[in-house]
Amino acid sequence: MTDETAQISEDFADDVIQGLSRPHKRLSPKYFYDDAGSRLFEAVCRTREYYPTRTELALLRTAAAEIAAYIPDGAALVEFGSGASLKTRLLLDAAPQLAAYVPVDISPDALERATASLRSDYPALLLSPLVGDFSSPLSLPADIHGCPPIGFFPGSTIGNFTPDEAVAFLGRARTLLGSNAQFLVGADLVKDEATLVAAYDDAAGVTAAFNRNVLARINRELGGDFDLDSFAHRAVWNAEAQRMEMWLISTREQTVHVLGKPFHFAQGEGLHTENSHKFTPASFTELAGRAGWRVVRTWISPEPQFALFLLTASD
Ligand code: AVJ
Repeated sequence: MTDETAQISEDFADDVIQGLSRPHKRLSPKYFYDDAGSRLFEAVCRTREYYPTRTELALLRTAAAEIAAYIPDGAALVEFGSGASLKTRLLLDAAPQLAAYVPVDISPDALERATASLRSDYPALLLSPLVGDFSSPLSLPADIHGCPPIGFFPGSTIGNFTPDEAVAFLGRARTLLGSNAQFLVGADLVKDEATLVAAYDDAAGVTAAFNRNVLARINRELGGDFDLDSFAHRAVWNAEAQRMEMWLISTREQTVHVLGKPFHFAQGEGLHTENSHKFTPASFTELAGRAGWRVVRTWISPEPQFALFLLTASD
């Protein structure tokens, strides 16, 4: 085990014990994505009901030329998350004036994979990965000095944060990217409840398996004894907070053990596993504004609506 993976499993253990010890039990959605979970997420994206990924990709495709017109010569694309996906390539293809690509991630392995896959296809592009997670102050790599930065945060991952966390994230990105930066953020929009609930509770049960996988991961990595069949998947729209919530509901009274510690579940008791905030152009503009960003352009897909917001550092 590397120091990095040892640290991650220690954080995982602490977070799980803490989350299960609360009067309202919860787990962080960041732990969904082990190898099995990442594969399950990809399967979720292929379900008919889960529209965000394919909708954002189609929107990027139609907006790419217009987005490229905002990108200056010699700019650096700074992507938050390991990236180098189809979405990244769409931007790189549409904006050949991009001189550098800087993926930012806590995992050196993910960064290595991301840059390796681009190296042969974009030989002229400077690849400059940045290891970091924002909990400590970051600065852009020295070799992109002088390249105007454009941040990229696709996938509506921003929706997993609480509004205050989202503002903190956007503020740290603003500090990292600097005062002449732009930032392209993909975010899912508020829409009718039926479409939202179906997207998080597909008929084939792929999202249910994705949700339950976090219990399987606890069993695998933390010596847990969760009985996956005793937890029902629930997806609910919280209208007041404008977010989709995923829950696992204990279908019987039971005691589960993790790292030797017992955790009691009443019948019907919920374990909250994810918030996925949805936005309106107005609510997103307000959030970005609190972090020092101004919305300069918004692209919205046909229904089910998904948005790309182009932000500029506003001073
Ligand atoms: C990857 C965080 C954008 O919140 O829609 C998919 C994760 N959860 N189905 C989302 C997810 C349930 C997804 N994000």
